[in-house]
Amino acid sequence: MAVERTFAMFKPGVLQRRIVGELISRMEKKGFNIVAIKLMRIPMEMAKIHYEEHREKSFFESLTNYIVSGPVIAMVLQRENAIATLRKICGATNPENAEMGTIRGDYAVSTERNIIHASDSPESAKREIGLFFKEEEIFPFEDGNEHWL
Ligand code: FUP
Repeated sequence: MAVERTFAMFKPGVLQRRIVGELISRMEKKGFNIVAIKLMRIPMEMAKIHYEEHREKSFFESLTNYIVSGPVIAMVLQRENAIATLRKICGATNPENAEMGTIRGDYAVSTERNIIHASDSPESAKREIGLFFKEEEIFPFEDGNEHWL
């Protein structure tokens, strides 16, 4: 299976809940390598581009208002089959439907505040990584541990 990069983002409020370490730990234990990471506040224009597929939806305004309301942690994560694997770790969009053991199943209560964003396709991953990171902010990962995973 091919090594892929995906985009992940801890949404506003995750910092305040003090669960950043736990969430990153889940990803690292599942073999994801962090190749880029930053704490940032998303400008409204960028939020609208990020969620442009939802522009016509009734929840678009509250979604974009929420996502700019506090700092987020944006990441590029790398491993084999990264996009589908991260989606599996995150669980269903609506935390009520997310399996226990997934991030949303274990930590989230409502769809609007579902903790984490993860790219849903190779096209989205490429677009979202390009939106949030410059090429020079992404670092190659040298993995001495690869043999043991
Ligand atoms: P996901 O790919 O799992 O993040 O889900 P979507 O792209 O369908 O939705 C993006 C975000 O919009 C969700 F994370 C939360 C928000 N949303 C709502 O607020 N209400 C809805 O009915 C659906 C999604």
